[in-house]
Amino acid sequence: MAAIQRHAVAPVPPVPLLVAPPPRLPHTRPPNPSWHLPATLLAGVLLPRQSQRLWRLWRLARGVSRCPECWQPQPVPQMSHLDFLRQLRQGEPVVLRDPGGADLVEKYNFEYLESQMKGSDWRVHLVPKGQRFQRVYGQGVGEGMVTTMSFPDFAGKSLSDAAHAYYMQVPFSGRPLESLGTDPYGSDMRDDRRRVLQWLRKLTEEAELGELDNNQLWIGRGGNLTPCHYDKAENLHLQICGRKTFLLIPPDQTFAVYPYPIDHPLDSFSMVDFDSPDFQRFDDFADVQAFQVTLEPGDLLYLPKYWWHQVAQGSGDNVSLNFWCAERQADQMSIFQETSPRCRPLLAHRFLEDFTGGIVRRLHAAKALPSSFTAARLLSELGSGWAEDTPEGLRRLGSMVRGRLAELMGDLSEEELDELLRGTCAGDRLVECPATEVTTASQGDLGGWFADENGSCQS
Ligand SMILES: O=C(O)CCC(=O)C(=O)O
Repeated sequence: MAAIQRHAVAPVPPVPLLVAPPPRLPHTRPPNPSWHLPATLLAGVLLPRQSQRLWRLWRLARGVSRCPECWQPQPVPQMSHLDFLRQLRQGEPVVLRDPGGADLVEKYNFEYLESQMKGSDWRVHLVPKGQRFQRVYGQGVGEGMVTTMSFPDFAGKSLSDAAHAYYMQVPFSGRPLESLGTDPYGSDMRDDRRRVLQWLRKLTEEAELGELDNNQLWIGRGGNLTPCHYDKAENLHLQICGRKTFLLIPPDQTFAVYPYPIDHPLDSFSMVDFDSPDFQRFDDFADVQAFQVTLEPGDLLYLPKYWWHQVAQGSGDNVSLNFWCAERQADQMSIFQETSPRCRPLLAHRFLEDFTGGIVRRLHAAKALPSSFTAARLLSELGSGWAEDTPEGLRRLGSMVRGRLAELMGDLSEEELDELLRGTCAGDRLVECPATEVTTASQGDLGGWFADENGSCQS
């Protein structure tokens, strides 16, 4: 099973009136900038080209001996109600201890869930044991599978099938349930839902987080791992049964986590294999500053939008419930202006890929640009200088992209713009062909029981 680092993080007692984020690790980057970019990117700007290779080799030599085990992630603060709200308003992750979900904690075991969920079929993700659940996120993508089964089937197979791990991920409330027709939960669980919603709505109102929206009940037998990704919405995650360890990476370190390109099925996931990072390709990954917290039953984690997170269940039965808050519809400029400055590298790379991808696709369609000239090349040359054969018209388009990014980001120097462009292209993110990394679901490997009568896979 893919393992994340289980550092002995001493529980941090609630700190009254803590408003500042926890201190940074001594070996890591200086505090304070509204965001920071990996050192390699700075070197890319400051060093002449021939020295950049030496710089990369030096970092590689350092990086090989480093690994996420050595990150020493900082603990996420755990607080009581008022301080929780204060920390949350700063946009920093925080855990609320002893919340209003405590009554669920006492009864939500597999037996109880089976009694309340036995009447329907439920969505279950499964993968060969030892594999991450990453590959089942895009429907039908990868070696895993998303299928449906009854709760008793799930409860039995998740114990008896030695070859596969099972992870039930189902909606608990609201629109997704309506699409199922009738409410599939038993009356006792519906009462719980009313109480939990009442409590969470009060909390989100006080915290000004917006409306509760999509939600998910996560049920497994322990050991499941959701790999590193981010969501675009504010998130409240309530641990109900068992323990879960969240490894959190702030969005200002997006380029050190190397996101998949935005048109890849694994968009918003990290390209780095956290169990065995390729430091040669992803050299800034060695310097990531992470936070970590293990949720106990009854803990509620506030996970701010755009924060990277990898989630590992502890051993034994595991149940948790999360709610994402509704994303506010806004134009591009408002999104940049209203989101914490920490998120801007992430927003910038999404904008750059989207905008240049659109321009280049239109030029290809109009046969105004050779198909060999890609959006990745345009972005890379925008950050590091034009190749001799790049036509003048494209250079002008490039200036337009830079201009729009500068407008969105506010007051930025040319160097800072270059850094964002380099970050967007780092680790050859945009050059790799995604199709080679995504395999299609393989029925044969997983047995035949999830196929419908036509032999096709349900998803
Ligand atoms: O609990 C998990 O396995 C994943 C949770 C998650 O990704 C989330 O709450 O956004």
